Amino acid sequence: MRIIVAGGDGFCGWPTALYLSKQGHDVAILDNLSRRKWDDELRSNSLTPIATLEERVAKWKEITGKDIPIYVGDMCHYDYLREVFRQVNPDAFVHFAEQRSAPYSMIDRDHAVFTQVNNVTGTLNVLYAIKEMAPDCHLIKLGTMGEYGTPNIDIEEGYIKIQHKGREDILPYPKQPGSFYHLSKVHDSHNIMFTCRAWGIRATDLNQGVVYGLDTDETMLDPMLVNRLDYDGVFGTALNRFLIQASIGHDLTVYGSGGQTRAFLNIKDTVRCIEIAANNPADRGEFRVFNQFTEWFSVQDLAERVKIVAEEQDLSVNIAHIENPRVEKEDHYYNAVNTNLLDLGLQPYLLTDEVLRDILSACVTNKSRVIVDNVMPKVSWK
Ligand code: NAD
Ligand code: USQ
Repeated sequence: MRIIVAGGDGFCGWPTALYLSKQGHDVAILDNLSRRKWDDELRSNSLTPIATLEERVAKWKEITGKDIPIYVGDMCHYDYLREVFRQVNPDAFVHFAEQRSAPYSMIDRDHAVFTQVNNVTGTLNVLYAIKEMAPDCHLIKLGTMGEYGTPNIDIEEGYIKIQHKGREDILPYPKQPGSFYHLSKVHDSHNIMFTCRAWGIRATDLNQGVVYGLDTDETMLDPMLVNRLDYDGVFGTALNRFLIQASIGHDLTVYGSGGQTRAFLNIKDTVRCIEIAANNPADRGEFRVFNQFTEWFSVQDLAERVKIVAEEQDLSVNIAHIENPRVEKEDHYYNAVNTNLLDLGLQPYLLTDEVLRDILSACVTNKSRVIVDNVMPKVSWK
């Protein structure tokens, strides 16, 4: 297949581009490198020393002989996006290219507006580009489990059967997102669903849980291919943050009581889920939703698991319960369905102590790069 990986310079997109290229697909990366600029804005960095996008793809070509053309540009510029579609004529468009941090979207009005304009406009543009330039192209869009929030009933995969006043229908599952970022994903989902119905677009919305880990087989082939790893209070995510905190002797920053339960998956499974979606395209006009995660944990459970593994390595670890900067439930029911990807063949790579040890070891190797002042959360929801 000819596949565009939009956001292919990012944490999920880079290993996915390499994995799809290795499987024999013709992969092109589209990215405006904004994630690197947000690091500059926040005076932050990736824990791992990442090469430039040009260096990365040149090294991949040197090692594998496979070419990954790169298009450095903004999905919000429609003429540019159309030109990329004209040149690549994609069979599938994997869309990672959004501002993906909840805290970044909650910094202030400007960051909230930027996040929603960037994310909603980019997605609308790709829907128009598919309609105009490649009507058979399968949109594989990264959504988030956070679209659903934490309802007091089971979370289904996108749709729920409702009985109301003696009648019955299958309707979109109710959404209760917890930040302006998570709201942008809900807006995207609605726009995609509408265009599937109106224009016959084929789309898969992958409601992904929190991704942890760093390496895939492909990123480990050479130091120049290393993936980014975020640890700061804005872009770092729960488990990766705890492992990095353990590596530098920082208290583990559990927000509030730590009863918040979220769905998780390893980056090694992210790349396989994308391949499964690509190999099994949605039908024309179908808006398909897969919940993309393998397990769920409370943040307190994760902190305790990190503490045990880190203490085996003689690292001293304290779990701190700091004031929760977010507005979210800390004690709630959580039971989410994830059978669609499993039914299509996903074999989960679950979180074992060995997996924790491997990620921790990468954190220890790079710990001198941590800017300690960036570790504590500074963005409040209130
Ligand atoms: P990331 O920030 O590392 O990568 C996103 C990439 O998109 C960056 O390289 C950025 O430069 C690019 N980008 C952003 N806006 C763009 C635009 N307008 N035009 C072109 N490029 C643009 O994020 P990630 O962690 O790799 O996440 C990728 C996707 O997966 C996001 O949509 C995110 O919402 C979703 N997701 C991520 C996680 C996670 O835990 N990381 C979990 C669930 C869902
Ligand atoms: N949390 C802590 N301590 C920390 C960091 C986070 O207790 O140091 C808690 C948060 O309060 C929250 C949970 O851990 O309850 C998850 O927070 P997170 O920062 O790991 O993840 P989140 O903000 O939800 O966002 C991340 C990605 C986003 C993706 C989402 C998937 O940044 O792109 O959409 O995970 S999901 O959570 O399923 O919506």
